[in-house]
Amino acid sequence: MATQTTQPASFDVASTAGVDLDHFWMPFTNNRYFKDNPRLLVAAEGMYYTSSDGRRLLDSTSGLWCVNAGHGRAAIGAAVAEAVGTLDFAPTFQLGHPLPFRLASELAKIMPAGLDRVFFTNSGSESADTALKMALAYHHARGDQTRFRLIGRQRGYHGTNFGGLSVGGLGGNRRRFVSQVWGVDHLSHTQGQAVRFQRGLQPGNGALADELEDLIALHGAETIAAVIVEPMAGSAGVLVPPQGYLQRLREITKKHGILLIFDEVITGFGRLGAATGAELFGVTPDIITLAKGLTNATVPMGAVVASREVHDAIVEGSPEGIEFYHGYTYSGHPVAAAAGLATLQIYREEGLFARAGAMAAKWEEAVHSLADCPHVVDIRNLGLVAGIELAPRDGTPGARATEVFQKAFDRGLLIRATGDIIALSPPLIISGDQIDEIVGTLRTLLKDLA
Ligand code: PXG
Ligand code: PLP
Repeated sequence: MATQTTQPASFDVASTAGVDLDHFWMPFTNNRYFKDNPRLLVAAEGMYYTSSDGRRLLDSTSGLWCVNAGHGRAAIGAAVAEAVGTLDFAPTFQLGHPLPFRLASELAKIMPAGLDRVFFTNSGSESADTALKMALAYHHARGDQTRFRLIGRQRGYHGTNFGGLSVGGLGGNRRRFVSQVWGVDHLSHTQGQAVRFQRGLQPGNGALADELEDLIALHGAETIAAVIVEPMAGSAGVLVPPQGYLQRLREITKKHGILLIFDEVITGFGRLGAATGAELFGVTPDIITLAKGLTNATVPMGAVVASREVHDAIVEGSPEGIEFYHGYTYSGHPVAAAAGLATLQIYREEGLFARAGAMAAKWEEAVHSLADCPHVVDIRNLGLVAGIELAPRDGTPGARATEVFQKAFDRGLLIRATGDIIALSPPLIISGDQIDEIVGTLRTLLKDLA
């Protein structure tokens, strides 16, 4: 039996007194290592975290690609407090409340024209699975019931639920889980071997996307429901597509009646200097998935935005009754929706998407200045994102970037290491001096790295 403890009056967020590390099984973490070498963050404001040992850390990763407007935004906190105090929870199954309707309308305003029907989830993983099910339901409602195949891409990341895992293309995430969605296939990833230190988009003419024609020839278009890709692959270590690639995917999917899903969980909300990757690239998919920056990560929330056509086919094309047998207890949660409304207002009032676009040239210049540092084998960038790829140490892949992560932390810089790639994605409020600080710290660390 658990020992009886007295609940503190406040949860003392910033104190580590009495914290026992045993019980929390941490996600995507080397638990054994962490629990021997814990690093705890206890507060955050603006561009900075504070660690439990009092260190100030410049956040060059927006938490996990999600705190796009910077930390501790008072307006979001106030909206959350108002929602908690007024309507802590209300069901959205067969009932409603105003907030998710309002948030859906606001969201529709910044999505590409024609995408204006919004389904709410609680995370990017749920958004990916929801989008895939929507694609299947769309074809089913139109009587196209042989279209069951889902096409993803190697090195793609669409979260960790079974649908997203199946279309995802990161081997480490998949291999231990044998039972996956059946009939899935994958396009090649977009990182050309010969392309190094490319600024922005890779050169190209879209021909890489013609591979989809090969998969169509193999499986038959009449069996394929949807293609899902990230406009720019984030988790795999920042893979920037070649010019013309997404346009070509759009042409081929349209020609064959296949839905195109853009997973914009990372690329949404200004990360690339526009509201969406779709807007940046001028390519409109049928469905967009969102999460992370939707609430500035203050409260978990995701969304799937469907075209009017996808929505109407399902909603008008289904028999009387529930049209889409799908949803989550917390779809459109009032507290999350309040956070989302306040967040969109900040993005709009501060012009943060345009700000990110305006800072992108300085960012590109700064990160590419690391090209001559030891161990650096490639640097890629788009919007306010960069991937700095290091040569792996013999026999211990990932060790070099992990060491940079640890040493950066000790020097007051939070970065993200994925394999041997350092991924940077700072809040969109970052200043020029802070960009210089990130790059300066990395340069110092790389110079002395074994
Ligand atoms: N799709 C994409 C494109 C993502 O990047 C998800 C779906 C899943 O979202 P949730 O909210 O279920 O985690 C993601 C998430 C990293 C990193 O360091 C990336 C993500 C999450 C955590 C870490 O690359 N992406
Ligand atoms: N498992 C059980 C036993 C449930 O009753 C429910 C929801 O009612 C779920 C899972 C799904 O939870 P959620 O709606 O939060 O995704």
